[in-house]
Amino acid sequence: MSKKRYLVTAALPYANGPLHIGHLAGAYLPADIFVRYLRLMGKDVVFVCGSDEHGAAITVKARKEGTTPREVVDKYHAILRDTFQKIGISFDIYHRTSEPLHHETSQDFFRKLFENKEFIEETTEQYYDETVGQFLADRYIVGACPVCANPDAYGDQCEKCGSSLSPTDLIEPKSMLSGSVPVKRPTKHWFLRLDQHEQWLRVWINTGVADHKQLHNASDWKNHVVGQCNSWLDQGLQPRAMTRDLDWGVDVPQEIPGSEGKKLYVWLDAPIGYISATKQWALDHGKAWEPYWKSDDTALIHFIGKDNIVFHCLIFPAILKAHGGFILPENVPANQFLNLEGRKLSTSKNWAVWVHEYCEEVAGQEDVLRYNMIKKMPEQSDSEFTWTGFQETNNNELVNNLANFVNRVLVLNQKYYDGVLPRIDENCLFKSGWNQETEGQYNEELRVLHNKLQEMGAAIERYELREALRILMEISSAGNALLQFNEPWKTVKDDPEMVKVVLNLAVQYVAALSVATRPFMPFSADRLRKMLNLGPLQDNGDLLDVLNELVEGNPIVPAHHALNQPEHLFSRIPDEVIDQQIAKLTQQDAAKMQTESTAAAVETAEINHTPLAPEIQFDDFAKLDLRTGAILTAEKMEKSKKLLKLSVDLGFETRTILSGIAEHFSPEEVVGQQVVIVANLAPRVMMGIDSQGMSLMADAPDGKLSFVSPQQGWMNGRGVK
Ligand code: B3M
Ligand code: ZN
Repeated sequence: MSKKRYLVTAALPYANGPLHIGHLAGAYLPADIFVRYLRLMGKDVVFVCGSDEHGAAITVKARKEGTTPREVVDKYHAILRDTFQKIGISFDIYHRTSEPLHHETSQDFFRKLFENKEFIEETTEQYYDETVGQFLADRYIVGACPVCANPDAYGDQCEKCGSSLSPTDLIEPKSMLSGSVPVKRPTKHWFLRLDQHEQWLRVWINTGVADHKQLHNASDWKNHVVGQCNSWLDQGLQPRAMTRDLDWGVDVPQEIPGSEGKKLYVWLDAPIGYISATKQWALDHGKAWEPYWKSDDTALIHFIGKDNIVFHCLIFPAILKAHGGFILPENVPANQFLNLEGRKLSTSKNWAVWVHEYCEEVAGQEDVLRYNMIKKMPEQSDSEFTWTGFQETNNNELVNNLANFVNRVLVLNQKYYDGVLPRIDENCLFKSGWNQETEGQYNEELRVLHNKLQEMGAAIERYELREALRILMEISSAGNALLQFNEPWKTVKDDPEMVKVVLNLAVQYVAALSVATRPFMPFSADRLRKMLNLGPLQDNGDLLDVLNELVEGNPIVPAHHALNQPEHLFSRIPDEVIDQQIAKLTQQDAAKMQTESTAAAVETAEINHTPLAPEIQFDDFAKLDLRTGAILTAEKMEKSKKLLKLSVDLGFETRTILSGIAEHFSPEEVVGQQVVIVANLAPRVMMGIDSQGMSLMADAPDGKLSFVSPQQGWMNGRGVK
């Protein structure tokens, strides 16, 4: 932490949907903790973010909702901005890429790269949807991922494995717009010569050296980040198109020949959004933006999720270098993915906890979510959030440890000293909260507290936020132990001087926590300050001041200071709240499946409506004797790929039925299945066996079969009408 100033960025979320807990744990919370800590250490730091309002993510959404890109971004920009504020993400500016300042800034970049001959202009064959009349880049095209075989990968990226893709990588590509198979058509674009940047990028990523300068320490970067970069570099960087045929986005500067109808690729303009946001912040505050982007004594740090690694570690650095005059990121501490209740979080599948809904439904508990997210932060590998884990963590750690400690300290001080800190004898010994066997001495214990806070800060500086949080809670545990070991409620009569020291020390612990919790749980820090009757934090060197006192063995809160009445910092979360949240998640999922199957049904009807068979009379229908039954046993027929031999319980008798479903179902799958049987169908001998009936099946255009079944548990042998 030796740099003069810091420019911290958090990935610009696409303004096409609200924020879920995966976003929070991936990029925003780690960035916020880091920035809040820097502020507490008195550092010069600017924290920028904003909505990413371009790209297919936006236009596809607009199409889906039958509205315009402008309406989509206005709606979600407002939601995102308010959600960040509610959950306490303390951006210095939350900008938008649809702002004119951003368009100008990105166009200037494009011009400069153009002048610097960083592009090659090339006409290539790209996928085109003939039914809609549009080229299909990025999210306009879907297909199977060549890396993990996920069938729903986008043209720019696979959300399942995080691989970055281009449309031509996709297996069996399909247009997102019409579902049709795209054709290839020629179109001209500007390609960034990433191949020419490969060499220096490799050296820089692996050693931290660029332009003969040691810019960062390569071992400070996370292994998985460096690993992903190297796997890209090992495949060889190819020129990458920096423009698109679209009508929403930043225009390619007019004076460039052939610019008509061409927009900047969203991954060119979005990271430049960090720069435009800094410019706007500087304008708003009468500051200069350049030092934050152009001065060697600035540390630029990008907080992102792992799916954005290549853009921030290879492509954007190449763009910055190609432009010239800009610094490179000092670190890109990307996180992995957070899962939810055993499944991947997914916006499109509505398998998510939406942060704005949480803030409404579990109001006043913003810090509980933050705490849980940090505890489960996917720093080195994917991790998992569960609602029961959330409850346990709250009840065991926040309530039983932290809130309990604070409450006991404040209540006892009120009870014995009317809330006014007594003067103490510093030489009076007691049992240390860190080790019952050790004799604690007031000033010495304050130095231990100093060391713990310093350890916590060092962990934040290494981007090990789970570890930092653990140390924070260790301080609270030691505080509880201090009370437990010395039992002031028993000793206050016989040893009042010792109790004064213990309770005074405990207040110093709470005071330290009122500062140290700030990066993690800012709302609780504010409440602690109030309970302690200490002024609000200035977010400007507050922790540094505390450390400077403690290292000398000096208290943070002086004798005679009057404390306020305690309130509960956290309260137990009852089962009902958790049950409700789990039920809500299940309902969201069911509702989504319902809409999907309705949509699929509509689609199917459109694709495949076989002409109706000739009309029949009721009597014709009444001739059919349909009965409910259950499959008792099933086995494969030797020498037949298609047939399964079923025995079906019809209640009054058991039938042997040969069914042509062996390519669709395994025998194990169908045993127990309830079915509808044509019970009066004339028996037929197949492969030497008498087949006594037929089960009804529904088919799909792709050839899939499904049993037509009565409700589970329906009595066998009943008529079907
Ligand atoms: N909007 C992609 C994403 O949300 C993108 C990040 C831009 S950061 C410059 O994954
Ligand atoms: Zn994949």
